[in-house]
Amino acid sequence: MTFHVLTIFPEFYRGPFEFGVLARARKMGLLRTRVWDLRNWSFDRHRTVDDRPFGGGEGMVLKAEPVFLAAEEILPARDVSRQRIVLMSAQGARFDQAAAARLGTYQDVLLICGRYEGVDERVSEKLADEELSIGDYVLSGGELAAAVVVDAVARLIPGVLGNEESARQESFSLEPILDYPHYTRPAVFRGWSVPEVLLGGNHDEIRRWRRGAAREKTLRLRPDLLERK
Ligand code: 9D3
Repeated sequence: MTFHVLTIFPEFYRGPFEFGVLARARKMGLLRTRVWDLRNWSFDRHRTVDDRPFGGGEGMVLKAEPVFLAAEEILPARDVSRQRIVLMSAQGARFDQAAAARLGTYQDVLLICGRYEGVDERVSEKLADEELSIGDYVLSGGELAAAVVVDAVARLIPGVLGNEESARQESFSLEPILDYPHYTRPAVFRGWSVPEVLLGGNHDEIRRWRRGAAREKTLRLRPDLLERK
């Protein structure tokens, strides 16, 4: 699968796609990432991509035309069953594990990174298939959010993770519960001990402890997960 990222800051992506799981997936040919500079589709002297809002108000608005021209060149043979155009914006629907799984079914995903005070609404209405936000907080633009989407979707591509890890994450999206607490050596760190049960070899007992600890931690940190569903 190929992720296309359309941005005014292409240099931002020197980094996010070049480490760990994403780097391996790209080297194995399971994932392709192409970063496109939106200014390549602006043709005035200053390569302008923003303008003042109709109706007045603060800030600038990302113009529709460069975004449409870019999308039409990046995905020239539009196939709505295999390609998805996503506008990353603070107004979007919440990106979650189910959305990641859904995006993973497409051959090409074009992520349009919003910037400035907003994006001309015709991009949302007439170009994008959907509009996504990564959460209810204010970011400076869509670039960090798009990197989050690429990471979460790439992990779901068959072959990207080892078998063991991909089976483990399967349960995350199905069960509305957090992971159990993890510990490694030393057994006592600054006087704080690892739960005794984990040091013995009773795997039934360990499984029971982990289930209980996961439930307790979910209740404490994410009660909304248990109340949902
Ligand atoms: C209330 C007026 N603006 C806040 C100063 C609205 C606003 C405009 C532009 C808020 C954020 C942004 C830029 N953010 C994104 O483009 C963005 C985003 C986000 O801010 N939060 C979570 N997900 C995303 S995806 C893209």
